[in-house]
Amino acid sequence: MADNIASKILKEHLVDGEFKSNSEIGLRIDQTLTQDATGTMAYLQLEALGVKRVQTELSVSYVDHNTLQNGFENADDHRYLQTSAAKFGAWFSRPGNGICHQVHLERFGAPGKTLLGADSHTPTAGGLGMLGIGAGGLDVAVAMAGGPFYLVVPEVLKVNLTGKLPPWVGAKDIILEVLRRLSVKGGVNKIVEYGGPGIKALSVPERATITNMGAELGATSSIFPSDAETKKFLQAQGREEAWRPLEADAGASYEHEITIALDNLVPMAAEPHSPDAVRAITEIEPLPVDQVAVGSCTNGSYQDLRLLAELMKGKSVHPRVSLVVAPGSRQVSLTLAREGVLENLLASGARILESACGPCIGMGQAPPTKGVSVRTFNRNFAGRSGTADAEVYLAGPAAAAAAALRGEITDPRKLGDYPDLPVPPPPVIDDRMIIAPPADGGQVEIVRGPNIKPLTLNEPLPDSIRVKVLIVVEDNITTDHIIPGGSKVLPLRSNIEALSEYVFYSLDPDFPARARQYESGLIVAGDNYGQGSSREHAALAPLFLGVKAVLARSFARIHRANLVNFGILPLSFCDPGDYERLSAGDELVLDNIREQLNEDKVYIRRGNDQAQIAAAHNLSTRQLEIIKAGGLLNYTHRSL
Ligand code: MIC
Ligand code: SF4
Repeated sequence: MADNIASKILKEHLVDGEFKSNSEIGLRIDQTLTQDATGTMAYLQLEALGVKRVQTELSVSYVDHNTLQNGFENADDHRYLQTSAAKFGAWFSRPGNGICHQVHLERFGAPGKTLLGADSHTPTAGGLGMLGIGAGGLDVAVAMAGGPFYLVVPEVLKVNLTGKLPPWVGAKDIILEVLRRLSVKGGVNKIVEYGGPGIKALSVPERATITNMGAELGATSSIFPSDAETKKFLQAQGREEAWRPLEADAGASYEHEITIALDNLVPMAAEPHSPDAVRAITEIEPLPVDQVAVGSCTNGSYQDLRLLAELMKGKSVHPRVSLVVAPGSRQVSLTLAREGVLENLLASGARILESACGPCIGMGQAPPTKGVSVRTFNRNFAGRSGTADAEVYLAGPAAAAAAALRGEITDPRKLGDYPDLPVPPPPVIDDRMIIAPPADGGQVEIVRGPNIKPLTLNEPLPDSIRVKVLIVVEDNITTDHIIPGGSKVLPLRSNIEALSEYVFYSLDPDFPARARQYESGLIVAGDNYGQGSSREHAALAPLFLGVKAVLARSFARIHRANLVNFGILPLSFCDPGDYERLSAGDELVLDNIREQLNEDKVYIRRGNDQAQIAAAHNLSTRQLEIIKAGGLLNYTHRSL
């Protein structure tokens, strides 16, 4: 049978279930990554699983999110993670070494392998022909312990690229075009596979920009073939042995297909506050800009910053604008420095930050009140920048440079001729900030500061549940809405009690108090509930406040899996119109729920008027057992 790339990798890694549509399968995971904001919880869970050493081919623990350290919490987490990595046999990428996805692409990624990461942008590795999937920390802990990763066989959507990109149009514009066409829920339960004659000219970092933002489509993963470009990239990284060719068989079929003629693309940007609100920059300009931020796991490569530096060379940042640059990795920073390119950026007035997530997750560099910020990042959700009323536009590095120079959103084609850039030089390879695990971690003491709190566990599902509707929220609610990022809240990731004070902070600051008062609650939501990040804290913190179920029109993949992992029932309206009938404060009863779950549909009774609402659970047999046990940790212990 002619296979596409995604199916080839899935089939090679199949360890449980049958490979057919709608079937739940278990995959062998070759590599895992965690970062500090999700990693503390993942390593606490790994400890709770009672495992002595990671069972994967390779696991890496990165520190890249919580690097502001404006209190003891971040540094406590770093120490905990470094000692845990040593104890359990994982590699440790020290703070300052770079953003997990960029570093993983450079130093560890390998075509044809599977990578499970406790971060939604793990599919960045698809730029190398690797199947990267984002998941909650607990799923990653189970994979580190050698367990399979379960998912429903995704459909595969082919994006056929034809022609050649015009000058001033880049990889970011390709993925913005995909988002414009498919929307932030267009990729749910799909793997996006890129092919066609247009991919040949795209370098691995450009491909990685595209696969990275597949997360914004809600896609399970995104992937490119592994070809001569991939080999060239791995050779430059001194890792040619990791290369293997990988392409779709001739005549491979796809459930969906779209074609993008690259010649027709123009510079684009996503307008506030959604990555799919995409328009041509000519339709947005001129708009005064206060801040330009370049970097992140989307556009933090050497090529991205080299282009910015070339455009800023000999010029100054516009007086209205603050230009901040966070290179994606220490390798990128070192190469920029060696090539003398960093000097152009510094001389232009750019503010150079360490290689980390930084402004992308509101860790510093918040824009001014009502400020307009042009960012080469991947998410522009309201408030994510750290300023509630800031207006964030997402664009590529050329558009960022144009905004920084002109002080307003400007089509970069107005900057004149596209610069003739030299072929990228070999990168600086220096892995001294990556610590290999000792051969035997048995003697290593894990260091826990006061910010590392014990795990929250759920109870087995009771026979009946009586809850109050705590909140009714609209479509496309992000995990940033459920539990925000930023310098105030991110340091609390290993302290669920403290973190729970911020649930729905931007939508309804009284939510935690009300939830505590009701003790047992349910969230009503629209479509694509929980889109965005992989943070399982968006399930754990509501659980801590007594949330027992979420009743939505539909869910984002990772968040739904996280709800199941912590024993929170994810229910979908059978009749989407029922959403309108529910209000905050309604009392709902799920009678005999353990038994009801044996059928596809469950019935919810409203206490006030005995009205009935039908809901589907769409849980696999395995997930049903997890829900009944009160979550994956309880379930795994039981099955051990
Ligand atoms: C994000 O970009 O939102 C994050 C912060 O990287 C998250 C992970 C987290 O919340 O820790 C993600 O994308 O999964
Ligand atoms: Fe970090 Fe931003 Fe990438 Fe998330 S999206 S991993 S916060 S750089």
